[in-house]
Amino acid sequence: MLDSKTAERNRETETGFAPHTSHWGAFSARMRAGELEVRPHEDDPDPNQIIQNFPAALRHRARIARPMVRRGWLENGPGADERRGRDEFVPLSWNEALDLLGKELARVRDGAGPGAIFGGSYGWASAGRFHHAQSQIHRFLNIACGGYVKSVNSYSSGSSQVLIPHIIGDYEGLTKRNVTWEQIAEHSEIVLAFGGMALKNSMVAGGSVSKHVERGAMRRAAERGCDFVLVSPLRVDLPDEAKAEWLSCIPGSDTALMMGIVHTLVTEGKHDRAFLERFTVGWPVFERYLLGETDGQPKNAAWAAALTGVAADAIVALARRLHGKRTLVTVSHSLQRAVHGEQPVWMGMVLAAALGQIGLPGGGYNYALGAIAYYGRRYNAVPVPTFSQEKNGVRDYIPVARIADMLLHPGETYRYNGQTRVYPEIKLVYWAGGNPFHHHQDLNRLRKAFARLDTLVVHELAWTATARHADIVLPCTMTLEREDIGANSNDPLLVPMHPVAAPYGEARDDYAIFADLAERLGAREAFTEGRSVRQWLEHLYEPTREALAAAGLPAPSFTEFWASKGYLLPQQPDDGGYLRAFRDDPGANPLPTPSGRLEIYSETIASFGESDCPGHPTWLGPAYVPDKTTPYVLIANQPRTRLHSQLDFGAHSSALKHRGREVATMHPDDAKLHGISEGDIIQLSNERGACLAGVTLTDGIRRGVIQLPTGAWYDPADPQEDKPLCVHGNPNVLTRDIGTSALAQGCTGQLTTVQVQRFDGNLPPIQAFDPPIPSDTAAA
Ligand SMILES: Nc1nc2c(c(=O)[nH]1)N[C@H]1C(S)=C(S)[C@@H](COP(=O)(O)OP(=O)(O)OC[C@H]3O[C@@H](n4cnc5c(=O)[nH]c(N)nc54)[C@H](O)[C@@H]3O)O[C@H]1N2
Ligand SMILES: Nc1nc2c(c(=O)[nH]1)N[C@H]1C(S)=C(S)[C@@H](COP(=O)(O)OP(=O)(O)OC[C@H]3O[C@@H](n4cnc5c(=O)[nH]c(N)nc54)[C@H](O)[C@@H]3O)O[C@H]1N2
Ligand SMILES: [Mo]
Repeated sequence: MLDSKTAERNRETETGFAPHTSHWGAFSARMRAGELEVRPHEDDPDPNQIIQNFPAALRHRARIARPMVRRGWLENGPGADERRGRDEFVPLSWNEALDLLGKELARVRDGAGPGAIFGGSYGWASAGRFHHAQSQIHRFLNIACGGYVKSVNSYSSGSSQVLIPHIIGDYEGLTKRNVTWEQIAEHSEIVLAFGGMALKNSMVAGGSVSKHVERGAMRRAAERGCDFVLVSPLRVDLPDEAKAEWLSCIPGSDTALMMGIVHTLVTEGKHDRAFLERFTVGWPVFERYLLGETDGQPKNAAWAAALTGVAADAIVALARRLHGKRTLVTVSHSLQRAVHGEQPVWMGMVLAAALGQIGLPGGGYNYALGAIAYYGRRYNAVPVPTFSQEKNGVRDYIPVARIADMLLHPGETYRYNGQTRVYPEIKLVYWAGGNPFHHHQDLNRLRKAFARLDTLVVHELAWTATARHADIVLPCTMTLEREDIGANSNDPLLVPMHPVAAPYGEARDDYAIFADLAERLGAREAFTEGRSVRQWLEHLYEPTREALAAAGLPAPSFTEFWASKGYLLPQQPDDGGYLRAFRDDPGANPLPTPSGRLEIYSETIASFGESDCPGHPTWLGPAYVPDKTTPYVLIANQPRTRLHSQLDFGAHSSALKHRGREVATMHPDDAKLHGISEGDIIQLSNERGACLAGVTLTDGIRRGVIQLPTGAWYDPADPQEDKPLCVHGNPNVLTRDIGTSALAQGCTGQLTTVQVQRFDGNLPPIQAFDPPIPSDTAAA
């Protein structure tokens, strides 16, 4: 039955505003006089502006209107081609395009086999459980092509996803069922945040989020007297509400800072010996290293000061303050998105263990809290809808960020998580719902890698650089053009996502495209199971309804749910997850690690014999080495005006650019050395490439550091060049394409070194949002 609140919401729907959701928040939308209007979810205490990218984006010229095929591929057939990203496009009808693609998929499947198809298709796509592009493409490739080479782990947490199971246990539980914002508001006395917990980041939660609680929780904690300490090169990495003390550190030096703190605790007898004894393994080995007994170098505060740029007395004072308090140590994703990224994640756990607070309310260790709004929340008590991908007939995989290596080095070996693996030989890459020209590093290298393929297929809603490098580009709908169910396991609101606009041009749902392709490969029925979109939604909703009914709770029918403006699911208690259970009774609730305890020394990792990830946290030197030609450290972090590259052509993203370019941040003293003033255009460069950006100056950034967020679309001034200047400000033309270590092979895109200069030339136009002009020659 509908409660009165839901009935109230239904009335609101009658004003034309229909419920919908996105990765950056639930909202409602309507079309009025041809214009899209959006407004945030009424119960969200702290909504953000990212939804304001929708209105201008919906009918923007950057949308893809019809299927297009690259001329060189159309004329010469599949094969390696340097012209990818430099060629013309020929428009085709859907039937022509799908016939060509169906034949090509069959050729590769029946020739080289499904092991020659790379369908990892990494990316965030859109919210909505059914039209989730990754699920759609994986299900299609599994059912119609016999499978595909997949990718494992993520660009978000490539090193911690491999490390944490060895040293703490379940990664999901550590990030999603641990210390919550409720506990911080109530219990924490000190929060020591490495990499901060910037509100720009917790705007976002994959799937959906109905309430942004982070700002309020930090405000409540600070008002209660909780101290926040921010360790970061950027002051904005904690909000004003936290009233944080800012320790500005050299990027990539956190491991040394943590060691300096623990060294101080140990030499002053302030470490929690009882905790270390009972709940950890390997402390004695690590302690000898820490004290310098194994390498002659005590990791004391003076040593740490020289490496981190944080004064030795500040390190000592911080260690003393942390002792005996309900202290929470948080480590952001960003720290591990760099060379040796495993070390700060591991050392953060050791610091928290030495403080003895792990498992207590509001204390201990929380990895990635605040990076995404699904962390630090309660879990739902019933499952949310998921779309089955079926079985993958190919077992091969790569760590996700090794894609260019795979394409450039087929048949060669690499190390990963204790194994020596071989890169497969890929002929065809199929992408739906991701943007490698956003997410991958060293884009000029990626272009070379893509040039080697037989065929690159992309489903996109807009002309991203990835679409421009494809051979076959199929236009897909934007979320507002289709119906779906929005949900997230850590957010109680289940959202009926109503369409508010017709598909753009000839765009079709990924599902419809795959269904028609499956038909050409003899698999339509297996792929669709005979269901329409609406029938799928009802089918996916059913397990949630059944679980509600089984729990004796109101269990609305699909029709009732669909007529509502959202249904609130029950949530589990805020119980601290497996770390609390472990602390309460380590015998009954051992950690899922080899020893059942926190592993300060890991025999497993040590047995792999990797010099870039030894058996305990180790200072392995800085992640990058600035030199005369590239003296600055570039931080390429997440953008605050959009999610990654999505809807970069929207109004909110555009409004915060300068003369059309993404804006970099510099310290005024550094800027002065180069004659750079507020509002100039600058050029950032290194041996891998160069890009332009606007610039803003602030003393809220550490000297020697330049920050340029990711997400401005790659926009080569002259695509024919080998290393063209990106005129728009995509930092991934500068970043390095190497793994974090032989253990995890994670993405290292966060930090690199660059030179900077003022750009005084004629400002090249932004062309990233202009669609390629379709070639007028008829299809071959
Ligand atoms: N230098 C550097 N690089 C980084 C990072 C960094 O810190 N520094 N961060 C990394 C991280 S953490 C991440 S998660 C990645 C993010 O990388 P991605 O997830 O690849 O980035 P998005 O821009 O979200 O790409 C999603 C794409 O899907 C498209 N899309 C949306 N909805 C649909 C749909 O329904 N169907 C289809 N077919 N397409 C759709 C969008 O238009 C967009 O192009 O970037 C990584 N890259
Ligand atoms: N608005 C918005 N929010 C997002 C995203 C987005 O695209 N837009 N992306 C989402 C995704 S997919 C993810 S995975 C998360 C990513 O979460 P994170 O990786 O944590 O986010 P970043 O913004 O890349 O980095 C956070 C901060 O770390 C600091 N930092 C960088 N290097 C160092 C270092 O060596 N030491 C210290 N102490 N600090 C350092 C930087 O100042 C940076 O602002 O964000 C999510 N949230
Ligand atoms: Mo991410």
